[in-house]
Amino acid sequence: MASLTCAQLLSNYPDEWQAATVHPFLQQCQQATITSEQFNTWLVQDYLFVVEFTRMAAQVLAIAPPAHFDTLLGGLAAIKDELLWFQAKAAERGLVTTTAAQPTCQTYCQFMASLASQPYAVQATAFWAIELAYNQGWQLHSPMPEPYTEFADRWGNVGFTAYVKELEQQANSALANATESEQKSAEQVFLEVARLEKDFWQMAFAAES
Ligand code: MP5
Repeated sequence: MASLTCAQLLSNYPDEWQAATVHPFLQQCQQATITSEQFNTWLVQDYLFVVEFTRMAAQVLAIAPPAHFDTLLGGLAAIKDELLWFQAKAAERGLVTTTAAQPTCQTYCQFMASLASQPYAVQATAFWAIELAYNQGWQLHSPMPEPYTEFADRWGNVGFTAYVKELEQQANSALANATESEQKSAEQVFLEVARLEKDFWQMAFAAES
């Protein structure tokens, strides 16, 4: 059997991936009709998400082949800046980042932690899918008006796209060496990421004003 690739996952599940990357939350940011309650909910919950995504990045690095370190360490360096940026954005809006994670955010964070027991090919596929979801989601709704411009640019910029391409190549090389059952697991985690991304947008969109 030919090995699974990231491109195949995207072409096998177009509807699931579309639901993960096209959402009224992003559309209303682009139209500047999102409410501050909705946007602020996303901002705080996404900060809490990125804290746990940082742990996942460390987890992936811990089992990656040395040839993959450079890209992953670049990603971790970007996350270092991003955590500070999230805190600054929250402070500008007078938001507290020590609030509790909502159930949808908690579920996503638990999923990422659970990947620790998975083989590298599965974790590399999940890591790529999570980064691609934000790269495409924000890019598909770009450009955004102020004050959302910098948010769309953060994940939609060409440098981030190039980083996600490198993650795709690394996931593909891991999948090429994976067993059939590992490839099946990679397919399952891809679908899980798609579902969790859609739910995350919906959680913020549903925030009460
Ligand atoms: C990302 C994110 C991208 N910030 N939030 C969700 C729900 N999915 C993906 O991760 P990063 O570390 O911001 O690039």
